[in-house]
Amino acid sequence: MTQKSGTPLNDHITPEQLFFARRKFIRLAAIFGTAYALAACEIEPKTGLSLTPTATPANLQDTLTPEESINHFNNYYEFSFSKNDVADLAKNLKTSPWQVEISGLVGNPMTIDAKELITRYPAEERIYRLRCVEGWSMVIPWYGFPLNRMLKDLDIQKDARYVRFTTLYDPDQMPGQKSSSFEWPYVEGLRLDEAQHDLTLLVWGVYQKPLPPQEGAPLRLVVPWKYGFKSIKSIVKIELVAEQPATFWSSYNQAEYGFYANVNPNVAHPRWSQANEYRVGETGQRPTLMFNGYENEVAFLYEGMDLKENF
Ligand SMILES: Nc1nc2c(c(=O)[nH]1)N[C@H]1C(S)=C(S)[C@@H](COP(=O)(O)O)O[C@H]1N2
Ligand SMILES: [Mo]
Repeated sequence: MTQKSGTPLNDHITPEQLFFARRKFIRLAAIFGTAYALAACEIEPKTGLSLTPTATPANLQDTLTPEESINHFNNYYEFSFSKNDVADLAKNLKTSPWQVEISGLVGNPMTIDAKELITRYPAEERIYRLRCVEGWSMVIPWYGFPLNRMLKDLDIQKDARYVRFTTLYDPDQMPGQKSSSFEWPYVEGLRLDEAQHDLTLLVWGVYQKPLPPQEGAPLRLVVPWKYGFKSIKSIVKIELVAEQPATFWSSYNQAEYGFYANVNPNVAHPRWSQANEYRVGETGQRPTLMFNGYENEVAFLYEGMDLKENF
């Protein structure tokens, strides 16, 4: 893991945009080549957003985590339990063709290649914090589109209340799946209103390039106010379901990893505090922010809920 410090975000973006959707107009064709020219339209900046950036303590400057750190410090148990080995072990993952099944309680189920799916929705760059339940964090420039754009096209049936996501199951390519300590494939879930929140992204790029395999190519979820394990990689299935789905880490240890997994400095993991975090590339610790700093945007989703019970 590299220790060199990142570039101050302030040098790149204006303060009022800090920590929230940096909506940059990008040309997919410039990233992927001519196959993506169809999607190379510029998107209008969104006005009248109901979301406002969360204020952050002035003394805590967020800086972009260096690309090498993002790409060489990975949790991806399908390949390795050791963060530094994932990039090398995942490098030959075949990410094209890649079928994604979108099914369940929808009027318009489909199976679609990931490349085709991502050309359907305008790309945005979003700089988000990622806070792992283990106590480390990064600041990552993702490329993708809000999941809610895709959900709108599915004709969701009214008894659908959750979205369930599944990672590829292929033990020949993913040797970690030969371990019987876990129930494979990796699965995750969100409540439908969480999935529809504008911060919830389907991501296909990082640092202005397509996702490398270790980052969850060709398509992953990113839910920035939740612990990193909710941000499931290399998705092959997205299902609308009625009941709260089982999730990989809750199935492994229900007492330690809940369904909600909202970043919360006030609720300790049974074996360690969540009050502080190590920002990759920095020395020392910094305080962890409620909902990872996205409290103003997402707290309404959990009004009236006991966040200790629903951890
Ligand atoms: N399929 C799959 N998705 C996964 C994981 C995994 O092991 N398998 N690890 C999760 C965890 S614990 C974290 S912190 C993030 C790490 O994402 P990164 O490697 O892009 O930083 O991915 C999440 N998504
Ligand atoms: Mo994590």
